[in-house]
Amino acid sequence: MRRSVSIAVLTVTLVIGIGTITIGQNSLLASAQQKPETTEVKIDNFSFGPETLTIPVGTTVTWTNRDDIPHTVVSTDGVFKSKVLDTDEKFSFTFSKAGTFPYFCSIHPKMTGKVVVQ
Ligand SMILES: [Cu+2]
Repeated sequence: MRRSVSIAVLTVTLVIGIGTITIGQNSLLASAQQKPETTEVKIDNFSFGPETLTIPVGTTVTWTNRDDIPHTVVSTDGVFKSKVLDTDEKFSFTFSKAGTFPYFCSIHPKMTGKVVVQ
């Protein structure tokens, strides 16, 4: 009798334990989904795509040069500035303030884009 009680206690403890682990994993998953997102802007054929990008505050934007000539990503207001990006090179910037951030390519100033942070 004593033995079956302790087995019952053990079983309950195990079930609670597994339940807690499962809940723990779920909340881990939820926090991973709430993490600031990374958004990509492609540079190709002398243009930024998308040309206007709207993101929430805290998002990291990564520009990737998919063109076969070098480009740069330079904020019009001096907020960020990449080095010269060769083919497949990347530049990232995290937008921690709301606002509109126009930018251009300093090698080809007609190439423009903007990031709208909300
Ligand atoms: Cu360029």
